Amino acid sequence: MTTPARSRGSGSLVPSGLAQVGIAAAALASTACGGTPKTPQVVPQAANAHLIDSQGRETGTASVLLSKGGGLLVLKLWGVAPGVHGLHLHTTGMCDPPGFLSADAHYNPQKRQHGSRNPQGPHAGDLPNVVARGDSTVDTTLAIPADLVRAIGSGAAAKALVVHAGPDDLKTDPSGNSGPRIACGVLQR
Ligand SMILES: [Cu+2]
Ligand SMILES: [Zn+2]
Repeated sequence: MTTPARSRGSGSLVPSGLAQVGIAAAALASTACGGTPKTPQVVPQAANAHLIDSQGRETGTASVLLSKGGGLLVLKLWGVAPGVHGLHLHTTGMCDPPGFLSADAHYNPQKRQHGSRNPQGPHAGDLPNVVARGDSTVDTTLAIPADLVRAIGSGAAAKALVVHAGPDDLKTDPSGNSGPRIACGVLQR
């Protein structure tokens, strides 16, 4: 399969939905199907989260699935303003509304700067932007690298998945100018 890659130096701020799904499909295929037909396998789940909005209402779900050499983040949101939204894994698994500042900074064990377009970046917790459709929903699957899966599923301190009000420019330290935190969920097993 393809190595899960961050979008370092790639063209668009927003990977197309098709590209995201393509990566997911390839990773799932290489995990679930070994060539010869066999009983369907349940993909082991590393972690789950229920995301809440600034008023504490549930506004989405996330699952991290293990795949060969990495993982998949399956993200579903509703009630989110249409448009492009920054998405990050933050250091602390605490989501206190309304501002979710308790989630702390981006997960960054290597002390790098923010963003895949930043020569000193990215943070390990930097994820691609996601797009909310006209009906205010997000339904996407992102490939994530193995070190991030390990950080999430290690049983060590939980991490928080945070959605921002605006797009992440993928280069401005420390959070890509992506605006307020609008949704947050604690990833746990
Ligand atoms: Cu963030
Ligand atoms: Zn960051």
